[in-house]
Amino acid sequence: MRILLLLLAAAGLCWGQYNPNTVPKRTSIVHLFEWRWQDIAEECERYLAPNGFGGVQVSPPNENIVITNPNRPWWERYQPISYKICTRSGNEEQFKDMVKRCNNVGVRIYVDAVVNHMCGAAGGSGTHSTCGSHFNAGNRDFPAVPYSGWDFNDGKCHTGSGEIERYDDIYQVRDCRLSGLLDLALEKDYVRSKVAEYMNHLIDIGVAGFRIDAAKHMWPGDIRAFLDKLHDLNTQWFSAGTKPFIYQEVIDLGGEPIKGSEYFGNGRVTEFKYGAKLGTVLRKWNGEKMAYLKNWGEGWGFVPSDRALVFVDNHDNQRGHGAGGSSILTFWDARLYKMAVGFMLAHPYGLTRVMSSYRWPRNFQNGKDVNDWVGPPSNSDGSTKAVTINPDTTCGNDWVCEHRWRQIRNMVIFRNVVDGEPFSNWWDNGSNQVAFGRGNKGFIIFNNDNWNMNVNVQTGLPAGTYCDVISGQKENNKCTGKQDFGTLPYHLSIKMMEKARVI
Ligand code: 5J7
Ligand code: CA
Repeated sequence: MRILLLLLAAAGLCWGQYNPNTVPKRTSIVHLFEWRWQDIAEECERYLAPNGFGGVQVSPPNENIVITNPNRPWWERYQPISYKICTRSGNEEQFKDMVKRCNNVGVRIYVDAVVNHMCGAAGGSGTHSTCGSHFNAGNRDFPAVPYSGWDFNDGKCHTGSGEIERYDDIYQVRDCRLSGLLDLALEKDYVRSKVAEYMNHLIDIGVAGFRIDAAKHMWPGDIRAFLDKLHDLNTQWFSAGTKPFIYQEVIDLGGEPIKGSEYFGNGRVTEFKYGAKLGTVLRKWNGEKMAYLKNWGEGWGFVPSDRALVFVDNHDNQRGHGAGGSSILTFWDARLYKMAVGFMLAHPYGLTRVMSSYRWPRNFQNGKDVNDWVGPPSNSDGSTKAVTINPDTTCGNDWVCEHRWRQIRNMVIFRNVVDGEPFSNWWDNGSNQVAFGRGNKGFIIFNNDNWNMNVNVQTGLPAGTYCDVISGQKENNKCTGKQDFGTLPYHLSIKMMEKARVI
């Protein structure tokens, strides 16, 4: 018995690559898409740490191609030229300063690792890259790494075009070019070593983990091989022997032979069904309703909770293309979006990632946003604009800062407060009014029907006075918003233990 308990204790302390390495009771991460390193450093100190955010996913920090037609799209950062830390977000010195300052206030940094490919085959040659490194895409020459022709999959891909032509053939998905991008030969120990060298450089600086971009386009065993070369995390901030957190971008909506589960051995996987389904339910498409969320999670065919990285939208599918299509909710649909993010953060399933976006001039033509490529707010010289903070705590310069929206920020805190508490006291009206608790620590009610809600529900909370943390929060021992429930009009509300507001 004693041995069993010891084993359980050991497993509880160390869950390796599945653990985000956040400080205790900080349970969510935020993607600060396209932010500059100096703005992230400030945000860690002035906002993320005080509000209990666990970590930040940052945009790819390595040198990328500069694309001018269209003018500096966001996706140029997904076309690497070298592994120098040198992008529109900042240089290596600024990156190091960010990692240090965020870690010092207990906020972790996760790097978006683009290692399946380099720039497009038609990327040309020259020095039009974010650090001025020379490259020649036609000759497969990237001297700043260095990579040359031998390091790409041109010989291994068997489609006529050299491109991925069909997603039902696992060989072409892994060995051919994804939208023209030069596909790295990750079966080679040299390529694995260069990738690991890049990631180890970041680990030594102090990052806590990685998002593995385009993981579906790499063999799980090749990912394993470069992960096996990684250092443990920097002991200035992490205990000795800590492994980097790994979450792999595998877009598996079903219907393709490649499954997210093939990647569980390496780390967590992104569960794209989560946002696609939640959007469908809240939009009431296909006869869906919130009452069906009673068995949300594995019951909906999602990967196991401890293998899932979940989100309502990401930088790709918020633009109306990519996984999930038009069901995906974003800041553009603010009311439903807050409901979706509130549901995600209240529900115990998965490790939660909050999206933080910039506004772009959305322009639908024949159902497609012709501006889906537009890059971050920038100056005429192409440099990214600073994130400014308005007196009312919102962001300026077209940074949306969803993570600062009161309802979202308070639900990030709610999730920390109810961490480890069971899903309990589910109630629904058979339609779109639902409620559930998290043990005796928190309770949440949603009303997405077109009529008011006036019911008595069992909350499981001890008797007391509670603040609704959607309409306000507890400040100076008072609720700034609503107190308790009463009639709930067409919106959501949340109950939370009064004392639990202290974090
Ligand atoms: C891969 C998938 O397996 C998938 O299911 C999906 O929906 C998208 C992608 C995908 O991933 C990328 C990763 C990168 O690091 C870089 C990339 O350029 C891509 C990428 O292009 C990509 O697919 C695009 O979006 C899909 C919806 C289309 O079906 C693809 O054809 C592709 O579209 C191409 O996007 C256009 O055909 C081309 O004209 C355009 O120039 C190009 C612009 O690049 C992107 O849109 C980048 C998307 C991207 C998606 C990601 O998930 C991601 O993590 C990073 C970038
Ligand atoms: Ca590949």
